[in-house]
Amino acid sequence: MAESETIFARILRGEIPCDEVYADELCLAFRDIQPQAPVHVLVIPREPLVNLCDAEPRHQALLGHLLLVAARVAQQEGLSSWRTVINNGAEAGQTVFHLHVHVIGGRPLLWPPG
Ligand code: DGP
Repeated sequence: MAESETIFARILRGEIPCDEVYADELCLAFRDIQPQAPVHVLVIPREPLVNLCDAEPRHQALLGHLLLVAARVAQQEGLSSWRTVINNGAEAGQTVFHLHVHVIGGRPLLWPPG
């Protein structure tokens, strides 16, 4: 499937609604439709990167921005502890092939993950 056809590309184009919690010129953050914790937000770049394997040196500032936004969102949600996850590839659990940072919190989180 072409990246332009992912569900997140459609959300970015406004074709599918989302529960937005933050947006700027580089990224969008919205609540996960299948939350794994009381707070579960996805931070996605507007640029259509598939995952971290797709990232190049020119994306350094964008990747840092995504993490700063993840922290901003977590604080906005009132979290003092949270987890960020980037599933990179199908065997790691990636199901939507548009880069996204999960921000998960609001309950105790176990380690290691499954
Ligand atoms: P991953 O498994 O890392 O690729 O995470 C994809 C996440 O995307 C998964 O937790 C469910 C979420 N998701 C899938 N479709 C939609 C959607 O249409 N809207 C929202 N808000 N989240 C979605």
